Amino acid sequence: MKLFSINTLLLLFVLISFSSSGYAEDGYRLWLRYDKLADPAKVAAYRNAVSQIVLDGQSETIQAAREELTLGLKGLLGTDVSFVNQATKEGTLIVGTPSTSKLIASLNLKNQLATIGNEGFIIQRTKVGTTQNIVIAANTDVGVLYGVFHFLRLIQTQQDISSVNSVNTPKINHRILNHWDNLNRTVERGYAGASLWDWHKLPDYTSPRYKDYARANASVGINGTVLTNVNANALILTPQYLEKVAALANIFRPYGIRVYLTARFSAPVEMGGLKTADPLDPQVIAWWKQKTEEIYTYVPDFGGFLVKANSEGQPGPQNYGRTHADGANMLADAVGPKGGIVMWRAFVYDNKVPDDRAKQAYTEFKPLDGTFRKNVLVQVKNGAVDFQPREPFHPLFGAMPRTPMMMEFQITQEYLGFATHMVFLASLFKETLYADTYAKGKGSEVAKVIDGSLDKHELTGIAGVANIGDERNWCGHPFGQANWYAFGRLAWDHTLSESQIADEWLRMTFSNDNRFLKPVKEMMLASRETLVNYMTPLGLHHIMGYNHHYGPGPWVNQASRPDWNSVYYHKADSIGVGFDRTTKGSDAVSQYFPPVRDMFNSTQTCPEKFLLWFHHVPWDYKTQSGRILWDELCYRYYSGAKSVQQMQQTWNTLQPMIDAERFVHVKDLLKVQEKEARWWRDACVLYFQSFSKRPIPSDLEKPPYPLEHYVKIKHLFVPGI
Ligand code: GCW
Repeated sequence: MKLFSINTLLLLFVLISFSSSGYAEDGYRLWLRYDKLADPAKVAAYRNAVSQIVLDGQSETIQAAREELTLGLKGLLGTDVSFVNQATKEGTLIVGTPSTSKLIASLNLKNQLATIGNEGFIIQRTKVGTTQNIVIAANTDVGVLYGVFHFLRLIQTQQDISSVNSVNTPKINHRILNHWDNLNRTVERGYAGASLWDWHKLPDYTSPRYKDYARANASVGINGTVLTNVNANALILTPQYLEKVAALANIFRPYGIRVYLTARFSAPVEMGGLKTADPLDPQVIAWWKQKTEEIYTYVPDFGGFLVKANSEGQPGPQNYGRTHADGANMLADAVGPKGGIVMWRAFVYDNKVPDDRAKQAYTEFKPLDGTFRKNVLVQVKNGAVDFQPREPFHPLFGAMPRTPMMMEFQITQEYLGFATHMVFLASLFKETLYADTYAKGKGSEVAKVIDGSLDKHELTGIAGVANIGDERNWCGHPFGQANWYAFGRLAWDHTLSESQIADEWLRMTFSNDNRFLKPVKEMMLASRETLVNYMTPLGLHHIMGYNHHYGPGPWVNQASRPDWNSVYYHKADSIGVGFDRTTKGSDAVSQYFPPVRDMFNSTQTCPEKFLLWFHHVPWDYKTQSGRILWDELCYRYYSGAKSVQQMQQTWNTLQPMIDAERFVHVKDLLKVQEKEARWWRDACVLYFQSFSKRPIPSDLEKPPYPLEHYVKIKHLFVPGI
């Protein structure tokens, strides 16, 4: 008698090979895994602390909070926690706002609620009658949802909640992902598959991933998403596409996420049939006004526009002799009456301008300070060149006190190893946010410019260029998810430390086991410095492969624009290497406030990590280690590559502690990273040696091939263009 069919056996096998929760560990669940906690004592304590839930309110957002609590608690504690009407017993979780919940209104929270604004929440132990309970309270439903996610995080990361007391508000208002996604589903600088937005099937088919995307964002407090590439396509503004945009907005809305679009500046000509897109032309003004009103009929809470204008070939107001402010203000007037904003990018540089590229955004934008409408933010990349592994902070931060300045970070790893290198970007984000601009004396950190506290702005924002695609695990590299997570957490609260963020993410994504946490956290925290060492140590920058930006290319000198050549940036010659941006050189240093300018201006005070960014330094210059520059450069490259080998060794010890699927995935990607780190090291050291004419220090192994070998390597089909 045949007991089982082959199919049944196969199914059984598949089920057994999955983790105990019944899920394949393919990374789909991100940090919202909610697997049952391993420590039975902790589970028992949490079950006592949350024996039942009172959650009042009917909105879709409250509905989402209810769903998340159900899913999260059932998963983490392995039991259904029931929803009831009254706090009848000890350990009731009371959730809601004073306007939706009589119980919340009856608690004495008025003073505290008055301090937390529209998105904040309070999580607190509280007594109702004689019973001890926990309350999650907010002024709005979305505040409740954020509170619920935070509460679940406390349990998921095994925090002690017996005396929980958290009053939590975001420091920045607009916390936005920028998708560089095209309508044909390619993603500019995207390395995690095709675009999540399946325009062809929208609006009728909506993938379940859209909701999971919204959940993930809401769980870290991201409240906006720009769906389309800044290299914009006007088609997105047509009714055919607006219908699709509306379908996405409907899914995101309950999760507190507003949708934004990129506006192609020439749209009035391309689709409106006008002869001009001049922002001062009455017909153009009327066209955008009408178009904006139309968008609001599809998406009543449309957030506004993100614009890249007069940059890298994109059209803009300067085509008509107008300024960036003229362009931004025209759009701001169109969206303003509906509560929309305009995020106008400052990423501009013109190869016809002979000046140092790093200076151009400041030169163009600073004079415009004070001329923008109230609902315009100027969106500035973290550094003045372009999302390099390390850049000094952009001099525009602090330099335009009358304009809200929005930070733009890049989460996708265009210049940091795509989706194959493990690099934890919280370190990069924090380094920029906590650089001191000295705009108003000591203590004028970039973070204070961005959160509005330095110049008293109410309108504040931060953007991250997303690393998300349709790959099953969302970001390509399992550790790429940590950068999405870190961006969201820092956008909410930039005071959080890299270490805390890594710790939370690892606990939620992998394991609460200390034997796993400690080494992996150390590895993550060191990973950015490691990458800088094997790619661009000591302030080197923009020396990667031409156009696709893959791999080393310090020899690139034939680009279609001079400022796309690597030689433009490193200026290596027989004397030394580095870009002289001092007062005797391009004078980029003078765009910084005096103490910062002076610090960068001298090799004696310039932090070594920025040495070659600001100085052309002789090969025999004595660095802080006591070595001459040439030797130091070699040691940095070699130490970077070696650190990746150490990462591999560490990872290999962790096999027993995590699932086989992700263990192997990361292990294999580390192989790629190790290989590419050596590729960078060997190519760069040999290339710079052709100028320094000095030997590679004798204790370092010699590159296996001559320089020509590396120069000849060509990659035709690189992802992300
Ligand atoms: O980093 C560069 C990228 C371009 C990008 C541009 C920008 C969207 O190489 O692909 O274009 O910056 O930020 O506008």
